[in-house]
Amino acid sequence: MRIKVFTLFPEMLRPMLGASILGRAIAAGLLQVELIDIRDYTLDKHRSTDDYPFGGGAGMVMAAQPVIDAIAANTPEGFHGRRVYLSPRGRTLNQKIVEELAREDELMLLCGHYEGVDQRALDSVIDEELSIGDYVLTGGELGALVVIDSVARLVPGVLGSDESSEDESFTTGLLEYPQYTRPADFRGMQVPEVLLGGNHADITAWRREQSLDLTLKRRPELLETAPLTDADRDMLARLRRAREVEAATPGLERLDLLAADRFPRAWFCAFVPEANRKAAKKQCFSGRRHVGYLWQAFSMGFMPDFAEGEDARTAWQEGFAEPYLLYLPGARLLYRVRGQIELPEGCCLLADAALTRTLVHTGRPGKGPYFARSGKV
Ligand code: 4G1
Repeated sequence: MRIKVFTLFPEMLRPMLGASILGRAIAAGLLQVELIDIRDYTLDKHRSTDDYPFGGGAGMVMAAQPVIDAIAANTPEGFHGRRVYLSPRGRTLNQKIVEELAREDELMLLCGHYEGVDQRALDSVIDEELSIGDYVLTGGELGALVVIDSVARLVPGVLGSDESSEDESFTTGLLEYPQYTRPADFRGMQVPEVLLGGNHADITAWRREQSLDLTLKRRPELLETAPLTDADRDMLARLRRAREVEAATPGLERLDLLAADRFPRAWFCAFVPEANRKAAKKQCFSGRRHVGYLWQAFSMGFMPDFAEGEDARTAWQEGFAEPYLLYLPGARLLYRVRGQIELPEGCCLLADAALTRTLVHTGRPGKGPYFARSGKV
């Protein structure tokens, strides 16, 4: 890829082109960037390149002559790639446009300064205007650098094998999951445990959940076009519900969906004695709807040390310890709770963190709540 940059301030670009990945790509000849100083082509006796705007108004305008002559002198056999003027009037750059540009053999980038470039220069030498975003800049040089950087990383060989250009936000269509590196404990801040475990299926699922959750929170519009699997849609439905629950109920600390998925089994094993498990499983854990019927384990008498109604509430409150876990079977969500909260609508299950005591609100009038102590106690 060859890129010619026309600018009044080539020294603004040079440091960026000499360092890191761009520096290496240019040194390796994978990328050729030529900086052309427009001032070298002025025919003005004071080497001036700008002048007052016709019609009046603030600021100066870059004159057509140095721009057109600089471009003509540096494209002797004509130009076959795209000729781009970096300008706030242009289409806003995005990864799709970057991919288009990366398919060219050659690019030409013109950087404006002051109030911009005489329109006649743009009309005669520019194919397209591109903007890097909606804000005011002092010049187009940062825009040119953004184009160079984003295009360069798509040129084969520019990224090393460790720096893949795929599996990132714009190929998955989602925001990226959080990343961590050593140490696992940095000044008391922990790396999520799932990442330390080496279970790759769990790690993949956790990362996907993080991507979906972050995208839902920060860039929900991306979800309309991102390629999603059925598993993604199931996760998203749960995450959407989680956001509703959390908005309505302050003080909830959500645990990840993986933890929520494992909770019913862990809970079941803690509270239903071995001897009752087979029968209880058949009654309460059949098929995918099982999660809505956790409370049946109580009502069917599979739980020891059982209490119902006001007795259940009293038994739960005795020796009540914070934090405790709140499980919402319908949405399959698990929370850590500190302090008093207003319980969400519907069936929900409370358990202390050690799974020794549990309270179930069935969400059905006349049924429950139910309390039980685990076999361990
Ligand atoms: C009106 C922004 C003017 C700016 C409205 C993104 C900005 C080049 C870009 C300006 C420039 C808004 C860009 C403004 C840019 C002539 C020289 C134009 C500098 C100039 C929103 C100043 N992407 N800005 N005018 O910034 O070149 O590429």
